[in-house]
Amino acid sequence: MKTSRLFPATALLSLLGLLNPSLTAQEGTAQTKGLVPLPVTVLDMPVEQAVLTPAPNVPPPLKRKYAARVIVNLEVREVVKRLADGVEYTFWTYGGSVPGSFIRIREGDVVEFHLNNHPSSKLPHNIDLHAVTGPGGGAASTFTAPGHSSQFTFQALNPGLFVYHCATAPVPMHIGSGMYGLILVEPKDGLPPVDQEYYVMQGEFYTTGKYGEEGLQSFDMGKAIDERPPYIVFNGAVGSLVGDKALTASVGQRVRIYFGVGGPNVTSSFHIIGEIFDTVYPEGGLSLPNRNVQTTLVPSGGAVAVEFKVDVPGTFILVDHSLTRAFNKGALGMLKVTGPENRIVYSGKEIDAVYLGAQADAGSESAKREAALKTRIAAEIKSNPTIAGLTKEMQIEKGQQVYMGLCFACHQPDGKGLPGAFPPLALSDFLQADHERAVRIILKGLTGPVTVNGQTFNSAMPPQEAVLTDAQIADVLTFVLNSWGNKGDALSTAQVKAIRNENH
Ligand code: HEC
Ligand SMILES: [Cu+2]
Repeated sequence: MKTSRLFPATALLSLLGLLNPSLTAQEGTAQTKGLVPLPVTVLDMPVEQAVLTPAPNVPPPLKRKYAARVIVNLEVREVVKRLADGVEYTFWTYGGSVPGSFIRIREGDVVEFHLNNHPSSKLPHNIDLHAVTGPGGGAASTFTAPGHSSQFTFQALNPGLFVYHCATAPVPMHIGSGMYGLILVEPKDGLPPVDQEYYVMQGEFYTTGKYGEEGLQSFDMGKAIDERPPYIVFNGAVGSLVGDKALTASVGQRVRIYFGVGGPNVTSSFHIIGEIFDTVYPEGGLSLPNRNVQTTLVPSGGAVAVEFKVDVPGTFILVDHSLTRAFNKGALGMLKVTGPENRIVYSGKEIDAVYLGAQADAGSESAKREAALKTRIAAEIKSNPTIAGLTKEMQIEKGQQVYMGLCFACHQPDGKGLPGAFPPLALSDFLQADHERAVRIILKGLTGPVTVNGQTFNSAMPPQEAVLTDAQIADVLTFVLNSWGNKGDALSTAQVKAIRNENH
């Protein structure tokens, strides 16, 4: 277990670096030991340059059956980027984005590692690779001032999927600003081939502003100590794997996701809604696969490789199954699968019929009379304005219960939504323009850009067709249309039913 260990020398140097960011070359190289004399066995190894990729991409599998001397060049950059719509953050990165570039090597490789800190950086940084056997996982040898480059060599003794991260003081702040990534050490015999490989990391951001508060945010140490992050996200931003940035696959393909948690604190209950991981390499050890797992727990500073075959088309949602993190803090991504349906594996909703319970045996005379009476009552209600009004009030009451059990989490109890994340339902021009479209949105969900009252939202609303009945949808929309200053229209169960059955 190599978590972020700090050694006195490193700590001292970090301190120097923080007090005096313009570290001189001499100070920066105070620990330099000179190049290691490599034995002939290593010198004889073929040399190659590692391919590094930004998430969600993964470098191609290594086909070679021998160990090599691999040169890794990783650049640290401090960059201002989007954390959520309207929200920016000064990310400290390995390679320019969060998470850091994916590094892929093979068991037995001798790695010549270069950490290059861009001259525009304000702070010194280093790297602790959990794949390294040695003090600080490399941290003690890679403390690098802005405009400097450090080199050290290590041999990858253990196969596995490992996290790397910055270990410069204050460590939680460096990790909490995005300084983490994954390094895969393939076993000698490689991994089973798959059709798609993806790279996803979860990490939380302790911004001074609360979720969605616009502007350039800075790191809030108090929230970090209390472990109260406003953001918990995949790949460095809210919505980084949503809409046209979603992961993709075709029906029949096998998918492998290398999933890591940078933290600095929060663990992940990683789950994909609508999929079962047929293979999980728990905790990133690649030797003992677990089978048929629904949710896998990934520690902070840990990783997992999951595999599954996609059998049916649709959108599959990646979440931290600690679900307020997914629906309120950003830990939500998408895998879009295209291809032919397989209605034996998954039929889609087949039937929505009236259910009267055991007392009314369908087809019996009494059931028929009951149905006829219901129709008459419905007709009577329609023609009687008092009763019709009462029906609407009842719908509003019931609809409020649906709203407060489901919709409020995103659209907020006051219907005003959250800027940059969830559109308002209060006085929404988009909603008022077309009520039937709203029914379709609730049934089928909505992704891609949508403009409400002049503000563009580009996020995802999950489909509710499997969750809500026609009556509940009619009720909740009637509630929405009669709240917060909205116009006061009503929708009937029959209208919703007709829309649900449109394509059948
Ligand atoms: C998980 C969060 C979430 C939940 C729960 C949710 N929505 Fe949405 N909703 C969204 C998002 C995000 C959008 C915008 C989607 C986009 O950007 O394409 C949206 C869009 C809408 C729209 C169209 C845009 C507008 O403002 O008029 C309506 C109407 C709507 N939702 C109604 C509802 C209702 C009613 C419920 C409860 C049954 C509900 N939503 C539940 C997230 C949610
Ligand atoms: Cu750092």
